[in-house]
Amino acid sequence: GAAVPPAAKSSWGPFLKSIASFNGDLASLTAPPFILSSTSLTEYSGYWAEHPELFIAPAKEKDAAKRALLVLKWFLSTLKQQYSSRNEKLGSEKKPLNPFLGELFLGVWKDESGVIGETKLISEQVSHHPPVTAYAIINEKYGVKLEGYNGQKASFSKGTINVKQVGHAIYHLKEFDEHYLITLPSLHIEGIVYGSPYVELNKSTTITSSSGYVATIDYSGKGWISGKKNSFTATLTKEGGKDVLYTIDGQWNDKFTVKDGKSKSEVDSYNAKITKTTPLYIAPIEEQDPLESRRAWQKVQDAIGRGDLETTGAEKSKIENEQREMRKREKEEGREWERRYFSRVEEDPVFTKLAAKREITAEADKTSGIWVFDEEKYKKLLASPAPSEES
Ligand code: 0T9
Repeated sequence: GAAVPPAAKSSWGPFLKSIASFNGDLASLTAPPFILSSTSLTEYSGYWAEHPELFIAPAKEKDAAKRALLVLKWFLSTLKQQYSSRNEKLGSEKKPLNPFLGELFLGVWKDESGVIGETKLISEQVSHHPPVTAYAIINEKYGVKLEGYNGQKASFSKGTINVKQVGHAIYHLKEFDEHYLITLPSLHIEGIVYGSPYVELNKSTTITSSSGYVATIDYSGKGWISGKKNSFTATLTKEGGKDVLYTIDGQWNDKFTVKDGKSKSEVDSYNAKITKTTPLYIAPIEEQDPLESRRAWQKVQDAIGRGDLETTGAEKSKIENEQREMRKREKEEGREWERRYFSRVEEDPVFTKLAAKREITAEADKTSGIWVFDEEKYKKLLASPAPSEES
């Protein structure tokens, strides 16, 4: 990636000092302008389904073990978009816009072939302090739904920002009435001292299915075995059984191969570099709801694009002040901001059941609650026309 541009060098030193003493709240970091992205974190939920054909593939598989394998393959295919796409497109990781409470990012992956069907994205900022984004991704044709929410807990040590993700995702297949609980990887941000930050994953994640399969993915970073960046090994096993049904290894931003656990012969492979993503269709700004990310941040985004710091700051302050006012009013009136598509619940029975199998906890105190996609709210909104600016 590109190092600190000469003109920005003077701002990087003070920034490094500020992160050294930072309190764990990523949103509170004031980064120098050249590292600011004009994309809001609510948009990141889209990374889960930039390959709609892989997202729905498990729905077409009749064999339960192969289905679990396809869920694992889809999950692995999302990692490149989630964790290295900004680096590849922008030259380094950039600091996203910190979404306001109630911010929405809505879109659809259209399907010209008519085979996959539409895949819808609903992303909503359900908490501002701490920042938490919830999302649902739905393909009606194949009865596939992903829902989840996540926040981050960060700490700084020896030149790296360590980020623990809190929250989880649940993948659902209607036809088989199957749920898959996906835990989110911890990550660390490298390259900070050189002014070209990038993400590396650590430790491991698991996918636990209600059908009795468990996938474990181990991230080895620069790969002390292979020496390659973004290496991982994954296994799929049947709960309670000792045999590994399948193994997958390689690099999540490059190639990986799927092997049969017994015969060790290759049964499938994936090349992240050549697999095309499907663009997400987003409504034109003038047709968007005022709470939709690109409409709400339009002036800030334009100003960042022009490198106009003064307007960036002024327009950001406008949004922040407006938000502060709204929170104040809600408090005075003893009510809470009504989330449009999600609801806070005491318990999500699907999560509880699957989490119990693997000692996974919800850490609701760090995400201002447990969040579920609210079908009732969604159906009501589908039935009624979009609210106008005045309402
Ligand atoms: C959920 C993802 C998450 C969001 C990002 C840590 C980070 C914000 C959260 C976890 C997505 O599904 C996956 C990918 C990347 C994560 C981001 C990487 C990153 O650096 C930012 C934080 C807030 C920063 O921008 C820190 C400033 C840094 C770029 C300069 C030192």
